[in-house]
Amino acid sequence: MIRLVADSSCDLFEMKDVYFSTVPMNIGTDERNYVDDENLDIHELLDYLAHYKGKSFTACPSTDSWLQEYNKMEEGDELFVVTITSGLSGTYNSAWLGKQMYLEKHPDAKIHVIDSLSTGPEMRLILEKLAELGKKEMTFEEKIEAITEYMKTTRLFFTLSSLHNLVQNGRVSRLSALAAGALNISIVGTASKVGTLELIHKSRGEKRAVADTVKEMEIAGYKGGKCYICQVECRSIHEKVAAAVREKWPTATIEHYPARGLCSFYAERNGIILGCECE
Ligand code: X90
Repeated sequence: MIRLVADSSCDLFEMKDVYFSTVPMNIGTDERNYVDDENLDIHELLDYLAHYKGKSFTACPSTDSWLQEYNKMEEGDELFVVTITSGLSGTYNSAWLGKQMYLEKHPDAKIHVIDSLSTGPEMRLILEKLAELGKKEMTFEEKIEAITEYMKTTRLFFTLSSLHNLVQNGRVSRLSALAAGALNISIVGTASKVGTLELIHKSRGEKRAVADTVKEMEIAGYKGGKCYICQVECRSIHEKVAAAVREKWPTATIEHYPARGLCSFYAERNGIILGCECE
């Protein structure tokens, strides 16, 4: 049986017709800790952070929390683990370390840990492809090869109104973030080849931000495949991007849905993260 496990930055709780589970990230301040699981109230978290004066931060899942998932494996299972980019988080490392520990006791276990070099909706694309591969007559190695090839075709873009938490946590330099946070400016960017943030546009006004986002998708070679938009309490930008994609590529598979805790923390209110299949 194929088993899929990801950290909570994939923004999913469940998947159809496949074993799937997520391991929570943590979000906190000096006075509170939030676990990014199904009990997390995102709205309350965002309100709390908006009023909290001190520093807030996140932490990756412990090796132990990965091991708890690995320990559920049974004879003949193939486990694929998908993590947020190692360029911004220790998550891949802790998942990988868990694998080494598990293999000490179960040397023949089939576990493949994937560094998405991305997050959110691009992780979802990878997970859905893995679920598809799980239904095929393929060896474990062939599946690894196929998912590695697929990942060359997926991309991640983001359109954010604030980079405050990213800067505060050293995930993007203060200098490159200058002007972000200014009234009515959105930052359009992408996940770089090494899994870090690459800022592309400072777009003035929502209309411009939508156009710049769609333009970047086109440059990336998007032709109407899957387009997943994960959003953080957005007023309308997620719907406007979806409509613009629909208009340009009428047969596109488009979905938008709320982010879980980790992506909500970093993308912040009115932020979107978009994953798409390119050619
Ligand atoms: O280990 C941890 O504490 C988690 C750290 C995560 C850091 C950044 C998450 C960014 C999420 C922002 C837009 C998408 C950027 C993707 C770049 C690869 C959302």
